[in-house]
Amino acid sequence: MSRRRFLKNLGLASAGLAIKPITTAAQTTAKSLPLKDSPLVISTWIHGMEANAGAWSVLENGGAALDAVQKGVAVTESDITNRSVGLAGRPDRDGHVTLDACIMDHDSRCGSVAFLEDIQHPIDVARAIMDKTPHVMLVGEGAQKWALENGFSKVDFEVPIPEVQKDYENWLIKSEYKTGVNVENHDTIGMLALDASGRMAGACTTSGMAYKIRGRVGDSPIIGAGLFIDGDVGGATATGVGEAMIRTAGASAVVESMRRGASPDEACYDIVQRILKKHPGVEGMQVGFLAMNMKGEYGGYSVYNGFNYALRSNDRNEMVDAKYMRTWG
Ligand code: SD4
Repeated sequence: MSRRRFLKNLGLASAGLAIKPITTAAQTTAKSLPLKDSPLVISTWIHGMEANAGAWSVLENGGAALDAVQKGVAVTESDITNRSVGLAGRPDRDGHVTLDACIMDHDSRCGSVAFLEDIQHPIDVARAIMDKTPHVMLVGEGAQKWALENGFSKVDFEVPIPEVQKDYENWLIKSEYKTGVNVENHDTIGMLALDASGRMAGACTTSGMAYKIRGRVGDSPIIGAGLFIDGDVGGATATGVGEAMIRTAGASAVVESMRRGASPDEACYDIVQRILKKHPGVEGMQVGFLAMNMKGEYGGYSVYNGFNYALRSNDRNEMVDAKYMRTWG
């Protein structure tokens, strides 16, 4: 760009003319709770109901959104019936369960851990990395070593748990890797919370895509892909095929759309549309986003039907169906 053009654009921007709000999503509507009704927490999928209850126990007592999301998603990490979060998740194709998680607050403080093995609560490790190190992200062996030196311990049960090991052995017979909409492949928990003091935080944790290549890391621990929070704007989190979120910096893109005036629903719709444009011909690739702005407006959008999220506020405790672009099956 020439210097003259740059200066011209700068002039327009400062006159408030260069940056136009995004208004592409005719079929979306913003839902909001009046801020007097905060705190508020939303999280992906049905297991979000229990996770929200964990978060709520912090929020209803005037606690911080950051503590709430950590406590909330840890509930799902402990759930041994959940096959895509925590150590009861499905393994990679070599038979190892590897966990990814991150956490972020309104001040852009964040922590992240990826490719972590044998530690029950990756979200607690992510929070500890944020609180105790000068870094944002630790991975694999180094992350485990640091965690063990900082108060965490390895679980004393066999991973994968026997039920998962059996499924894995069945899977090995054909060894087919599919990234379809099938729920058996993904159900990550992503959570966004606004506390009574108007602070926002988010957390995301997963065992990642079932039967992934050993060493693969998805979007969930990547700040800006699976989770992003900006205290001036709001936050977003994602679920589904993580490669698509990484390619588009998905959660960050949602927050940037909201910064330019889009509602949470519109912002999620925009990124889902962009992802579809960038992945032509990919049948069955499910991706879902949740977003919330600092006013307590929230929304969600997915490629295919079936994505829903749990909402908890002072007077609501329920599942909400996200809007979607395509119908599967
Ligand atoms: C991943 N995004 O590892 C995660 C999987 C997921 O719902 O979200 N499942 O790609």
